[in-house]
Amino acid sequence: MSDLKAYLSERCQFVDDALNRLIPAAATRPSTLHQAMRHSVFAGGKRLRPILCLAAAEACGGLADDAIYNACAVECLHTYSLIHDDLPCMDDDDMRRGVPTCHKVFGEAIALLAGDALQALAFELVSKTPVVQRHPAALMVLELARTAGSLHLVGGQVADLEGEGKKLQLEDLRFVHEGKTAALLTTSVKLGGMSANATQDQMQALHDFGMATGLAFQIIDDILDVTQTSEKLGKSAGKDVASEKSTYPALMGLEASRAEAHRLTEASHKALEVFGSAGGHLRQLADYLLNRDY
Ligand code: GRG
Repeated sequence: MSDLKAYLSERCQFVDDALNRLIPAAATRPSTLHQAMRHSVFAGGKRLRPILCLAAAEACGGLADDAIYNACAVECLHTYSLIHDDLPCMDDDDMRRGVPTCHKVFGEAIALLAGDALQALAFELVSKTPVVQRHPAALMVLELARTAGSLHLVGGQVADLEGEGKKLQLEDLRFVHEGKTAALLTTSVKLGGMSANATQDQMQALHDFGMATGLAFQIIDDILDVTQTSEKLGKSAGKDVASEKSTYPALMGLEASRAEAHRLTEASHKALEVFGSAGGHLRQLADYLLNRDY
């Protein structure tokens, strides 16, 4: 575990340094917009998606320096979705990553635009990944675009909003979780693999790993929402019950939800067999996500 802690902290710093270089400086005109983008990006997220991206590149024999653009891209896209999700017209949240949300500090219009600009920046960053033979830049952009769009991230958010106050079937809840959460985790590892010129078999393994880990991650997130405090989470706890959302704990209870997250993590380990010892960090990350307490 101490090995993993050191790995996470070193990777986090690597990602933060790159984000700092790749996002326009706060003083860049219009300064309010760049301050708002930086406020949310550097508020202290766990950097799970970029770290997964780098670990996937490593599993495929690639270099972190080649994967870093895609790693920063998924973090920018993720941060955009958090900024928009917190807006008054969506979840209406005051705190995120332990600090006031973007719209609380900069107002709704700037927060909306900071999210838009981070989304555009994500695509720009993907296009900067050094060329590899099996995965042209257009296919990397397509990977991110599909995940960001109406069939996954935005579609999952709509299904989530429309599900408030209703008891969803497990299958419908799975659709929400796959769209809102698992799709971007999967794309994070796939973009890592693509930057490392992964083979078709490796891409399939990363896909299976991402979907299983992503769903387990969201189930744990639902559990933490009812078992942890807002201070520990850095965002408002208990929101799912308050907004009458269907969640795994609400539909099947805490114990069965934990068992399902364990089952999915085992499936994610199985998907990694093709990588041998090179998949070690991905395996440790899946365990870390299962056992996290915030
Ligand atoms: C396009 C508006 C819009 C929304 C898309 C992703 C999403 C839908 C909304 C974000 C809010 C949310 C609760 C998403 C579920 C995924 C999730 C658990 C996000 C939190 O991820 P962490 O824990 O956050 O990795 P940090 O702050 O550590 O990066």
